[in-house]
Amino acid sequence: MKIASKVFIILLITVLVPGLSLFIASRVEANSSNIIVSPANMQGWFFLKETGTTGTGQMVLGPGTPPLGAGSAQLTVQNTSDGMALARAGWNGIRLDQITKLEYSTYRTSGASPLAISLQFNIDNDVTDGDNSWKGRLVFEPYYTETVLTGEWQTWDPMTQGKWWGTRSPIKDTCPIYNPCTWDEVLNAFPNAGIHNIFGAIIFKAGSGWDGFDGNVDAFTIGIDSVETTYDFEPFPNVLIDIKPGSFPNSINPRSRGVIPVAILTTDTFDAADVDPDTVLFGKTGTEASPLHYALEDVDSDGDMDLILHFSTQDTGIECGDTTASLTGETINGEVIQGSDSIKTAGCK
Ligand SMILES: [Ca+2]
Ligand SMILES: [Ca+2]
Ligand SMILES: [Ca+2]
Ligand SMILES: [Ca+2]
Repeated sequence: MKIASKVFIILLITVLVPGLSLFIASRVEANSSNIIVSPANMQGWFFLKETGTTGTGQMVLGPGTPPLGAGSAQLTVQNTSDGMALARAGWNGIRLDQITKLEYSTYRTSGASPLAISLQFNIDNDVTDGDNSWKGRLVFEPYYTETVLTGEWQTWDPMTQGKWWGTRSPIKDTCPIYNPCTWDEVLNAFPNAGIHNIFGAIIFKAGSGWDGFDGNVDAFTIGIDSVETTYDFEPFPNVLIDIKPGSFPNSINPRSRGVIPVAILTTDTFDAADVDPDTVLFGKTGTEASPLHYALEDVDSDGDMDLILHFSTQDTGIECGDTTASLTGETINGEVIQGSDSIKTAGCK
């Protein structure tokens, strides 16, 4: 029943979002760099209650200092009924021997000592045999070979450090949960194993069967034929902006006839030069003012070029008492970007 419902859900998503697989395939092959996954653009990832009703999943800031960016994906379960996933359909038919790198990082806030968010593939023991029936999952869990700690980020290398087990025959018969296999052992036993041709998906999972857990995942890298893609899980906002660069608090007089400078900062995971300035809007909600002018310059003097834009205060809709202002726009590839920063209104009495 559980397995059947998983198949159904993944299938349902594939059916409901036509073109998703195609989109995923082109992205995976076209990119060898970092992709920001945020509520503004989930890049195909989605949260899923696989079992139970009280699990939660969301993009959050922190905890601590995530390995990439400022945030991560949080998964929680309340009891042994809950199974909470962050999943992405795709990679259909990719053989395990094409996978050249796997890496991800987890953080445990609470939960029993061995537990960490697991990495799972919807697997087929042979993607070339014409049998596309459901073969369950191939599951990596860090605790078999590593010590999972509470309250810190840890990075896992499932291909060279890890142990894997299958949820269904025939992989389950060779690599059961009580005697899991190394990556090489899986490959030796099942040389044509791969991500399922129809139900292809990669899943990060907390539960099922965990009696309470609160943890996070970030910075997932998958290399396929040596082309590496890293997914950086981030909450809204997903770009770093600085209103009135170099000054704080960001004092704004809503009655001013002047301009407000706003910088979109280049970071390890985002290049401000990728922003299409003509799509950028800034103001009370991020939908108000178009820039009067813009330029690339290194506004924070860290050696990379940032995008500085100037907006007419009177176009921004900012009112006395507002405490934040937002910016929206698109990259030249059409990806939505959003950012917010604090403001302090002045001249209002
Ligand atoms: Ca992140
Ligand atoms: Ca097969
Ligand atoms: Ca500032
Ligand atoms: Ca800079």
